[in-house]
Amino acid sequence: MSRIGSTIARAALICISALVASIAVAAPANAAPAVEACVLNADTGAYSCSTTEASALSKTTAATPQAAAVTYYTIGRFYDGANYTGSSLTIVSNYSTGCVGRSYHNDMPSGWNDRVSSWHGYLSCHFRMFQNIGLGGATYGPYADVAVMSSLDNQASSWSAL
Ligand SMILES: [Ca+2]
Repeated sequence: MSRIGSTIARAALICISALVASIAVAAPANAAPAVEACVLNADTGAYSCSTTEASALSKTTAATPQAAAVTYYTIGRFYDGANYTGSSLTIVSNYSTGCVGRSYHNDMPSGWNDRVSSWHGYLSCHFRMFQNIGLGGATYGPYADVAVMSSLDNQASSWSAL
């Protein structure tokens, strides 16, 4: 092999090595984050997360002796992503009437501070987001459904439903 050919070959090898190294470093960062399903019982404060909503719900009710006899009603579902995507936080109630004649409020549970980006409300529930815990600071809502938050996106620390 000529001296020039050898130099080119060595340069190519260095480039390939650098490329392989950059792929190896980039791979973990490109891996999709795990999507989690969390459930918060607005009446009891029980909260749990799992890979599926059904599994999270069963974990929140496991400590309740009469769990098998109790039916839970979904009053809202918050999402990490806009347009109802990504990890979810489902709010359940013990009452089939949801927000008819009843209101709820709570601080965001562990892992959900400054995270909500969209939500659906059910059973007549309209949700309002608050910038601070304890229903403090700036507010957004109440709205039944929000696909894209025009303010307080990734900033809500507590919520109310009415
Ligand atoms: Ca978010």
